[in-house]
Amino acid sequence: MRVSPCPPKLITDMHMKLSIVLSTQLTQFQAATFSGGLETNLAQISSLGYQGVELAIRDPRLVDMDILSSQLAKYNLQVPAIGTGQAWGEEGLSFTDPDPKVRQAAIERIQSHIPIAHKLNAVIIIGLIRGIVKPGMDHSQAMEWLCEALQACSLEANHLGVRLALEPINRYETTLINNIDQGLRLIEQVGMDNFGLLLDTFHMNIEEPQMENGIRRCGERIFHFHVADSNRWYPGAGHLDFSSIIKTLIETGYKGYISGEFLPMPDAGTGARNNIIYLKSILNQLFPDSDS
Ligand code: LER
Ligand code: MN
Repeated sequence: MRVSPCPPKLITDMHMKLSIVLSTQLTQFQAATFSGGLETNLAQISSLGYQGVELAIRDPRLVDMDILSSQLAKYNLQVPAIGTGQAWGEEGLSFTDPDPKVRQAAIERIQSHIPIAHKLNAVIIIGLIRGIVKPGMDHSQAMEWLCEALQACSLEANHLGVRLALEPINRYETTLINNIDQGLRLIEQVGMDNFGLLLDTFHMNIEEPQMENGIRRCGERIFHFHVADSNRWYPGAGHLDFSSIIKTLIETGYKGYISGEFLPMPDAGTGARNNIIYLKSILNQLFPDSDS
């Protein structure tokens, strides 16, 4: 660890709130720090001092909103964002599948998240449901389908004031939108104010020539932020400079959550505890006069 740990304290006037990913179902996605066991996990996340929980939901029909809302209230947790990638990982839904029925089902799935996102005041994440372009497929055709799908979803979401955030994802997971420059060009093509980016330090470390420059270029289009260290363990377990990354993020005016999305290593609880201790110590060092 680069910064020595100190006991967690509440972050208030820095507006920098911490959340962590919880998949509402068991999942094949390895970097969902917590998964399954909804109430037990919400209780643990809350007791560790998190103010938010980012929910990974494959299909909103599988979630009982009444139960979820009452448990979120019981553990005093906000939901800054909803992850949707399992619809690709576990069902193969994709905005860029050659089969029009699959593309339409992917659009409808994202649209079905809008009422929940509205109720929870959460951003809808567009991760791997954008799809990948396999060798031999036409990349520009895929980009056209991607843009059309994002316009359809952003338009529908806009009626309820819901925002969508596409995540640039590293080249080993997809061939569509790997970095911030590609993401910013896509934002221009989509042309909707409620469409922005989710930046993830794990992917940026692979794809950005200089992470802080990328964060600055993205500026007010950063709608959500994932943290994991270089090895995709909790921040502090690898070699990323989180002090500089978080300082740069705050300088853009970002007021959202810093959301932990890392491998449950050595186990979810230990990773989540180390993450919050480490990030709060960084915030305390960056802003010693704040109430953080
Ligand atoms: C999801 O937020 C993510 O970062 C991707 O690695 C999903 O595969
Ligand atoms: Mn991510």
